[in-house]
Amino acid sequence: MKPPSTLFLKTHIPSSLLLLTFSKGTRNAKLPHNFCFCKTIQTSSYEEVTKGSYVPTLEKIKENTNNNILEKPSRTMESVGAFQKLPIVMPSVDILGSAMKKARRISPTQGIVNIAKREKNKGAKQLDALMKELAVPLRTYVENFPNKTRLHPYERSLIELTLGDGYYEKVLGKVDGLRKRVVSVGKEHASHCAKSTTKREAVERLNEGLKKIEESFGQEMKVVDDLLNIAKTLRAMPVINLETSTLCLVGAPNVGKSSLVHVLSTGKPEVCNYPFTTRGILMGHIIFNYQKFQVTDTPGLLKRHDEDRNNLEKLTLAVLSHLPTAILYVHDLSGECGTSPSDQFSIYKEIKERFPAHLWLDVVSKADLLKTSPVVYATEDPSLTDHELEKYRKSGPDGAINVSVTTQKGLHELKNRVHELLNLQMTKIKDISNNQEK
Ligand SMILES: Nc1nc2c(ncn2[C@@H]2O[C@H](COP(=O)(O)OP(=O)(O)O)[C@@H](O)[C@H]2O)c(=O)[nH]1
Ligand SMILES: [Mg+2]
Repeated sequence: MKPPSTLFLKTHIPSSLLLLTFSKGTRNAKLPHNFCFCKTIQTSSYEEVTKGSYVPTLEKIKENTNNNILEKPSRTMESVGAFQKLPIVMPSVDILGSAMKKARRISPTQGIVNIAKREKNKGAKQLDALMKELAVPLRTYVENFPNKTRLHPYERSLIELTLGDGYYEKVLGKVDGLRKRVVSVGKEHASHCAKSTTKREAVERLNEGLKKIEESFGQEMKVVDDLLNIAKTLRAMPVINLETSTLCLVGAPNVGKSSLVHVLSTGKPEVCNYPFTTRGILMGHIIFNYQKFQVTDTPGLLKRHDEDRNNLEKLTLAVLSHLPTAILYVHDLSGECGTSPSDQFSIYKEIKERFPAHLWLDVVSKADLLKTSPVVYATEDPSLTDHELEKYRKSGPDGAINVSVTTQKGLHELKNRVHELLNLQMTKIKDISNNQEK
């Protein structure tokens, strides 16, 4: 069973609003009403995903980092797919409207002859019903939205990148606060009404109680809509199957990653939209010997410290940290991509150091543009005569395959090597899964 595709409505939202709404570190991010970000990309069936479990290999991650994206992967059996199981949240006005209607329909207990007693019985029952009709859905939401700490670390990172740190918990806390307030006001007025001595008093206390409960809900009911928007946003996130090998293309911006995803994919790759970026990220499949693998783009990495990295770079690091990916690292030494070879070399070394356990393949892209003498950017220090860098400028890392999407050079070899890599990655995933079962 696939969850229903949601309609991609991004074109209705000005891009400035998107950026404003989801910019880095946004707290209290308000998601516009009826806001669907993208066609849900299903890279696998829902069952496959929820069954899937993957415990990331323990990378030798720098202990002293306090960046939560690089936290040590946990050893517990978490799986992705939690966002697809989030409860459907009703708009607050609908909850209120329906609760008022249902409460008003409640009749007094049969057989009460005394008019005053009948009226106060009806009043207390209606107030109690209104309170419950409002509180029960709120409790269901609070209980069924997963605790962030129990989520797969990849999904946890997505929540933080999308909503800003703490927003998810804050909204859930407010919804629970609203529930408590409604219960307390409801109980107070139901009990007050039950103590009426005349019919008129009972009617007045009922009306006052209904008003007060409605007011107490109405004052804060916006948080329910905030929760509704959170659920919509998270449900629309791309889903990755953890039981299948995923090839992840990494490198600086414009080095040719997306072009290679197109070349490597069997069929047309889908565009995945993460809510914190308007840039689509490609995800495709590679079918080899009747086996289906995933291939995905990542947003480009720049040479800078983690503190300065934007959400797109953080997404790349979250994918590498938490998902069972093999890396196809793309180097552009042609001088065309906007990141100098020496900066690309620094980023490359950093990522290689950070993810030493990942299966890895290097490609030098745009081979058709490569000149005989290596490119040195004007901004670079030409006296920088690091031997390793010199070598990198000429031919990239040892063992890198030279490819060109334009002339097709090297693509045949690349595909063969990618298949080998994905098979190895599959063995790794199975080994991890077998070890967990022991
Ligand atoms: N000449 C040449 N241009 C390429 C090649 N591969 C990609 N490009 C171009 O490089 C630019 C960036 O490519 P893209 O795949 O979007 O890079 P990404 O940002 O790393 O995903 C685009 O204009 C591509 O057309 C190639 O093999 N040869
Ligand atoms: Mg791209």
